[in-house]
Amino acid sequence: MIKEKILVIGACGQIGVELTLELRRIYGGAQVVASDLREENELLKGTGPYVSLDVMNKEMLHVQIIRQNITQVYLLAAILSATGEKNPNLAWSLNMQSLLNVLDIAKDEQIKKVYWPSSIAVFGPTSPKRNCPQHTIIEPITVYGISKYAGEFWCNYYNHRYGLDVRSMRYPGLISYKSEPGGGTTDYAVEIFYDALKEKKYTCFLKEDTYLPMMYMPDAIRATIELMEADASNISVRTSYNISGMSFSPKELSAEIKKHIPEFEIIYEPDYRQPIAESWPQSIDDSVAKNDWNWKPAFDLTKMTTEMLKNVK
Ligand code: NAD
Ligand code: AKB
Repeated sequence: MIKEKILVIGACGQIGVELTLELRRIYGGAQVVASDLREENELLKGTGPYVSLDVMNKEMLHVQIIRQNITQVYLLAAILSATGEKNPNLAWSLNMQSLLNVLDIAKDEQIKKVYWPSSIAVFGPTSPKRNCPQHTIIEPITVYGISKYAGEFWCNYYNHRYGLDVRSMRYPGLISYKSEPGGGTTDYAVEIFYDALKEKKYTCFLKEDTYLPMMYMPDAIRATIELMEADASNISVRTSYNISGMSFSPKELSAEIKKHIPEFEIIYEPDYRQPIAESWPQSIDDSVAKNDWNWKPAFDLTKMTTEMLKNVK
């Protein structure tokens, strides 16, 4: 049996660091090649091979995939919602071309599986706000959301047309302490913990009652690996699965933090990210993921807050 050899592209980002470490724990350090434009992340050093790679350079990507005998690719490089609105052309170009490069090479090189995350950002103001279903009206208003929605259909196309086993899920806002978030609208839910511990005060860029779907990173990593390890016959969605962890507002999160740090204060100064947040659903119906590959989150707001306050340095 051929051993799996995995390439993680964008391995130094918020998800990439933790996903690479977990894949290395499962498959062995040498079997997981981390790659990024940035310098190798400190937490990855000494845990397995690292290559400097620009996913936009299709030839170099192709060479690496052949040279390293890659059998699976996890593509995490992207520009997120808030940064994307500052440079829409760049966001569209990176988010689309990186995916097309990977899908095209994967099809030609008989890559066994590709993972590419989508986002709750595919949904827009006309999508249902509560328990937003898997199949519904999808009219995104950000360039990031448009690129994710188009990307979902490219994944579906490569699966149907070429039989490529490409899998995807729509992550909610991810909360973690090992690596920093990379320019999203949900980043407040990470920043707040650093400021709460250091300053006992946080200025939030969203209004107090802005509910958004969120997930603690260990749940997101486990979901990703469970989806990738599921039997192909159980995967009924080849665009991207809805997946849910918890939903809360800045006011609810700050109340939870106050249980640990009573003097903590939050003030609200909504900025250009408020309309983006308001265009997204408040909660997500992930019954299709639950049914197809037994998805079940482990962390709620209380448990996640306790863990974050214990671990944030
Ligand atoms: P991030 O911005 O933290 O990390 C992305 C990484 O990609 C960075 O390390 C960056 O250096 C790298 N990168 C950028 N351009 C590159 C290029 N040309 N070649 C190679 N590497 C390049 O992002 P993240 O939060 O880890 O997100 C990973 C994926 O998950 C993205 O597709 C994102 O849209 C999706 N996602 C993230 C969240 C979240 O809350 N973090 C939620 C939904 C979806
Ligand atoms: C963002 O806020 O852009 C990301 C996401 C939900 O995709 N965290």
